Parts: sequence; structure tokens; C-alpha cells
Amino acid sequence: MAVGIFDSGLGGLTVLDAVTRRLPDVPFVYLGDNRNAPYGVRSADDVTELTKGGVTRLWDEGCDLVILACNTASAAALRRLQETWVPPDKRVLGVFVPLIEALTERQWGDNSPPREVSVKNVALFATPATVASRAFQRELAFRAIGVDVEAQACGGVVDAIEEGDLILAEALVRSHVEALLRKMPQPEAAVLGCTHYPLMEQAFRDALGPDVAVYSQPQIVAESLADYLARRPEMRGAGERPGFLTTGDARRVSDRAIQFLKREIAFLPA
Ligand code: DGN
Repeated sequence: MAVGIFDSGLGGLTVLDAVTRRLPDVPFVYLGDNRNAPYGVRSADDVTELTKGGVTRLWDEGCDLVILACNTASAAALRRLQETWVPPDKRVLGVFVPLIEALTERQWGDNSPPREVSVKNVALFATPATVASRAFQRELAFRAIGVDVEAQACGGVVDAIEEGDLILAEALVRSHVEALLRKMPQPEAAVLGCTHYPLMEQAFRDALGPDVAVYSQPQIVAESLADYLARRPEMRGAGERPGFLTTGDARRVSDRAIQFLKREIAFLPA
């Protein structure tokens, strides 16, 4: 048994990297749906069906706990799957709740009443699909957390990173941040709500300036997962090495993975 990490492609490796550093004894299986990436431009129904396929594949690998590293999948599919599809002996968790808990200093599964939130104006940067879903705002409202969110759909950034054009990615980040700041001149916090944006974290920080607290998902998800597994040790898994699966061309995906993980890994066909 291992913990599964699902993503639309390679971006979720930023999350895998952080969780394997934080939890070196926990075995992980990573599945990238590279054949169907990117998810950011697909319909919610489409993303939900693809996510079901990926999660089922990870369950077949013995991963009773699956983390949706992909924000687009978390936004479009997670709540629907949790409510109607995930059987009681399995868990599927996403990446929004840890972010919200980090913003409000609460923990996964903590049902205490909301505390006073120290930030009031939050900027959300994400793919067009994630922004259109309003899932982040829905999860905040569900927890009765009164925060003003201004969202910016960062078209083009994922594609530029995937193509290795970091100059273009940085220019796009700057222009998306400027667009956001025109709508919300003084955010106290900025949430990077896409697997790829940790690679552009410095560009976001530079464009936002020193007064904005930047919430980047990988470390936040790793801390939340460590806390969750401390409370649910039966979900940890044991004894297997991390594995990398892809629905795409395994050799090509392995070649591109180094950009995200900074070390060589070999993907196997899912
Ligand atoms: N993994 C996606 C996300 O976090 O939203 C980004 C890549 C994509 O499928 N658009």
C-alpha cells in the first residue's frame, strides 16, 4: 500500500517533491494523466470523468488514500466525487482545503468554529478552469470564513512553463499580477492555486512586492498530509518505493520531468 498522488500531468511533481521531503518514509505512487493534459481548458464533466479514471488506477495500485495535486481536478471534481463516488474505505483529498486551513491556521479535519482570520483580502492565481469553478470561494463560504477573494485566471502560464519558455512565463506572471492589482490594490495574501506556479514563485513574489504573503501549495499540502497521516496512520502505507506512472508517452514524460523535480526519474506506462 502507498499514498497516491494524481495530477493532470507533470505539475503535481512540485507537490510530490514537497511531500516526499516532509514524509521520507511514506511510499508514494504518482500518476500523471499526460495523455489528457492540460485539464485547465476542459469542461468540469470531462475533468471529473478523467479524475475518476486516474483515482481508480491508483486504487488498483493499493493507494487507499489519493491526493489530487491538480487544482483544476480538485476544483471541478473533488467535492462531487467525495459526496457520491468514493467508497467508505478509501479517501480522496484535494489541495484547496489545506490552503484554506493555512490561511485560517486550522488543520485538516479540525471541526472547531472558525477563528478570527488575520487576512481579509486574498488574491487567487489559477488556471481559467479553476477560476471559473469558484471552488476556492465555495470552500471558504462552506466554512463560513469571511474573506474577500479576487481571482485572476492566468492564461498562458502553464503552457509557457510546459514549453520551457520561462522568460514568457515570467512576463505573463507580471501582467496577470498587474491585472489583479488593478482589481484589488492591496491584497494581504496571494494564493498560488496551480501545480505549475511554484516554479514561478519568485516571479509572483517580485511582482506582488514584499507586503503580500504568498501561499504556495507544495509545502502547505505536505504539512497537512503529515498531520493527517499522524491521525490516520493506517493510511500511510509501507514497504514500497515511490513509483511514477503516466497515461502518456513514458519516455517523453520522463525526459520532461527533470524540469519539475530537478532529478532524473523514470515513468512507467499506466
Ligand atoms: N495541474 C493543473 C492545475 O493545478 O490546475 C495545471 C495544469 C493543467 O492541467 N492545466
